[in-house]
Amino acid sequence: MEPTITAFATSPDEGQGLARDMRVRWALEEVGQSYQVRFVTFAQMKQRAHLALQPFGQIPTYEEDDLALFETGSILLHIAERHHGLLPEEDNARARAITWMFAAVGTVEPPIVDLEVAELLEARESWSEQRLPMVKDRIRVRLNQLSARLGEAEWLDGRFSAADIMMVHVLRRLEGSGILEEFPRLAAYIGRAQARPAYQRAFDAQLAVFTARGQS
Ligand code: GTB
Repeated sequence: MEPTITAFATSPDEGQGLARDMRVRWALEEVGQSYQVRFVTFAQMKQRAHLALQPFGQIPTYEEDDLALFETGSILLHIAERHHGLLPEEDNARARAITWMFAAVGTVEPPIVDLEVAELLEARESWSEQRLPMVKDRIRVRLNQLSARLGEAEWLDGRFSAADIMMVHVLRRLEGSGILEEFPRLAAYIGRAQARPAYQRAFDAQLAVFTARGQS
């Protein structure tokens, strides 16, 4: 049976693919698995039916037969385990790719989310202006390290994998901040990923929802 994922009924980013359902859509497109999308409002996300699927009242979720998952890392791992192409077959290479999936959400994403919190929720605080440069510098430290490790390589570890989906989507959250432009290797890495037909199909699919609802 086709899996069903959930996504925002109203896209806060105006269809730019920054919400995390984009990771799941992209992974499904990479492996050629068609899927259904159930759109949920912010109110519905906090109601019992959705909380049964996602205890924190968030999107995305993933339902397939009698399996229901949440957390994009877990969902991508599941997709990659059920299909060929998103994780290497060789055991050690596979373990390294999974390590990079964790690195994306566990090490690179937290300071980036912190910047969003600082800019969106803390902007009116008296200390906000003093804190912001420190938050940005913590991101720069991580991006410097990531850029050094990536070097001239095309992808994080050998062939394109689920780890690149996670990392590229995490990095995209910095769009508009001006920080990505300081790291040309990472900007080029994101550009390579965005040129993939599967990325474009996923992006277009979520943008079409925004456009169809006359939100543009
Ligand atoms: N760790 C979870 C996972 O990886 O699945 C995190 C899921 C999560 O944060 N979901 C967000 C959500 O449902 C949407 S992606 N938030 C609503 C809530 O918590 O009440 C975060 C997001 C939202 C919007 C934009 N945007 O508009 O640019 C970008 C990213």
